[in-house]
Amino acid sequence: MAVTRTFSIIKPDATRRNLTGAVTKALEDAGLRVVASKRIHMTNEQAGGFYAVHKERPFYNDLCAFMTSGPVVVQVLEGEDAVKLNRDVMGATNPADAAEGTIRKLFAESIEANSVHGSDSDENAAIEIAFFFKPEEIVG
Ligand code: RTP
Ligand code: MG
Repeated sequence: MAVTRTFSIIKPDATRRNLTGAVTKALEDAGLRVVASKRIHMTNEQAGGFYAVHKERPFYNDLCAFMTSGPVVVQVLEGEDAVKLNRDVMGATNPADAAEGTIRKLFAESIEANSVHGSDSDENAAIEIAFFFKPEEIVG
C-alpha cells in the first residue's frame, strides 16, 4: 500500500475542550504523521466554501455556524492509504454509531460536534489540502 496524504480538521468542540493533543495522539498512534498543522479561526467564507458540497443538505447552515464558532486545527496527515486509515480511526459520523476506540466514540459530543473531519477520497484530500495549505507549508 502506498504512502498517501489526507486532510484533517480538529473541530471547535475538540479545541474548546483542549483535546488538540489527545486527538493528534490518536491519529499518530494509528500510524499517521502530521506533516502540516495550523490553528485558525475559519471565516464564514472559508467554511461555506469548504463545505460547498453539502450546500443543499439540511444541516449546511448549522454546520457552517459550528465550524466558525471557535478555533480549529487544520492538518495534513501522511500514512499508508492515509484517507482510509484516518477515517477508520475517526469512526462513524454519528458518535452513537462509532466503533469503540475511535476518536468520535471517545470524544464527539453529537453528530454535528463530532471532533474531527477527514477527507473521503484521495481526490478530495488533494482539493482540501490545497484549500488551506501552500505546498511549502507541508513538510513530509
Ligand atoms: P467529515 O466530512 O466532517 O469528515 O464527516 P463525514 O464525512 O463523516 O460526514 P459528512 O456526511 O461529510 O458531513 C459533514 C459534517 O456535517 C455534520 N453533520 N451534521 N446534523 C446532521 O445530521 C449532520 N450530519 C452531518 C458533521 O459535523 C459531519 O462531520
Ligand atoms: Mg465528509
